[in-house]
Amino acid sequence: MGVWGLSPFVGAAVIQTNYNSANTAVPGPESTVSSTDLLQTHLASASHSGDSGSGYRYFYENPADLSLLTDGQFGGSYDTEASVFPNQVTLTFALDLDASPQGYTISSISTYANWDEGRDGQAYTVEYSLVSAPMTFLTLTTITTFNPDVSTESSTLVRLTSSSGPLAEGVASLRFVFGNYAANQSAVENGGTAYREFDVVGAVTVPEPSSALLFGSGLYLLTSRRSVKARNAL
Ligand SMILES: [Ca+2]
Ligand SMILES: [Ca+2]
Ligand SMILES: [Ca+2]
Repeated sequence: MGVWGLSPFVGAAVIQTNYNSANTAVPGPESTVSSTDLLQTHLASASHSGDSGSGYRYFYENPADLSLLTDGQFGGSYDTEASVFPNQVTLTFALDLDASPQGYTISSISTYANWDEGRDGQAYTVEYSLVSAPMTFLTLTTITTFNPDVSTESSTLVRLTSSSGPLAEGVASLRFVFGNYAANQSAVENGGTAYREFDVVGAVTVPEPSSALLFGSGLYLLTSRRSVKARNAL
């Protein structure tokens, strides 16, 4: 059992599982990407750093269309459906806090890529923010670079889960930071990876009873103090 609001949970480790499969097949045990994950059902906004069209440094190719990462499609043609090619950029996905002010519990993160053996390698750092400080990003994990070099196996999936409980709770936003590389160098390989879908699986966060009690007692104290002040003022 983790500690609510702390991520990764105390005593838990982030588990990275890699899959790769034949060139046009969707890698992984499900053989399909999710169309019901949080980036499709509870996404408030998606944005990226770096200028589209600036090529090598930010995105190897255009368009830097982030909607292709959250459309529930793995896609076929790598020219039109292979999405973005993040190099030295940060992608930010803000979740819908109007729908869930207490944030979201993240159980797994899956990132899919496909092009050929020269653009299927994955490497990035995942950061997250909590509803208590939505603009403060903390590191969840830096994945171990996964870069198959087999011409007949060029679809890749990196899946992140926790050894115990969810990856994080009370999450407001997620960031994927690419380009831990020297300036003007390519991304993990060949200028940029052709990412196709990011699935962030989870649900709205429901505070544990102890947290709810603490929260409730805090409100009670605040209310009591106000009442005292009000009485004194009379
Ligand atoms: Ca999806
Ligand atoms: Ca897609
Ligand atoms: Ca490769």
